[in-house]
Amino acid sequence: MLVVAENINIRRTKLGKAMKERNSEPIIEVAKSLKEAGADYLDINIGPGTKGGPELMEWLVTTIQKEVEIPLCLDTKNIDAIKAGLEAHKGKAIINSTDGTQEQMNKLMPLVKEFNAAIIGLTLDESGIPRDANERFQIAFNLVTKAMEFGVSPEDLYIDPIILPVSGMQDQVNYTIESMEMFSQLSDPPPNTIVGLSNVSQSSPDELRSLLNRICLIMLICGGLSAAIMDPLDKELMAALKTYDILTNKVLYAHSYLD
Ligand code: THG
Repeated sequence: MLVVAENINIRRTKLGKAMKERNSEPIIEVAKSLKEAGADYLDINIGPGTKGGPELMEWLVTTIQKEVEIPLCLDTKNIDAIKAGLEAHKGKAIINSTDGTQEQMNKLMPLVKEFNAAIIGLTLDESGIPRDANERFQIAFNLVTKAMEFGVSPEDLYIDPIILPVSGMQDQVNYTIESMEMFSQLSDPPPNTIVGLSNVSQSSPDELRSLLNRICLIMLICGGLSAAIMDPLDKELMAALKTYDILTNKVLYAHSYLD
């Protein structure tokens, strides 16, 4: 399971300030600690990126990859910023994200091909966020079809069934898991899958969030999840992940397996 660190986000006060001031030090420090904690990718979230998005994304990609050897997941709605990030990026980038509308898919799939990147496809279209597993499956089908049309392998597509907060939309969590189990029937090889895990505990009290996140992660992995945008600095979350690998016999057990 691919761990994509959620932490480099313009909405976080300290890092947002560092991004605006082009102060590399706090960003590099966090990036190093995330890799050290077990991140495989770093999600670089610059929000809508309407003002100076391309310059900021290019600066972040260059600044981080100069000091830390890790690939990045470029998280913004601004397509020009995605493109600027891809041009500066070393290794295989992930584009975060396209939705299932023809307009977005037609703009972003050619970039996946051109830069040999991967892309997250949200099960979201003109009619908004789906209400059940079947609606999610339908949009996932459109995403896989469009990827193939542009010569993008399903393995370079990460379908995101969109996890919603359990506080407020309790019935949706199960639909997300159900839909994920269905995605394996979409193509051969099947597309990969990803979620923004912490969404599930948004607007729940702080003392509940880590528990909600880690149980949800294990449920999703059992349903075949390939990647999660999550917090690798949450020690108990990472311990749950390691324990899953032990109990499924993927990693050899030792009393010290958590060290
Ligand atoms: N799918 C995809 N991309 C995504 C999401 C998704 N990107 C953004 C988001 N969802 C995933 N990333 C986060 C990052 C942080 C939080 C939740 C999801 C979070 N942060 C704390 C909060 O808001 O309360 C506070 C963080 C802080 O300030 O330290 O919950 O679903 N493809």
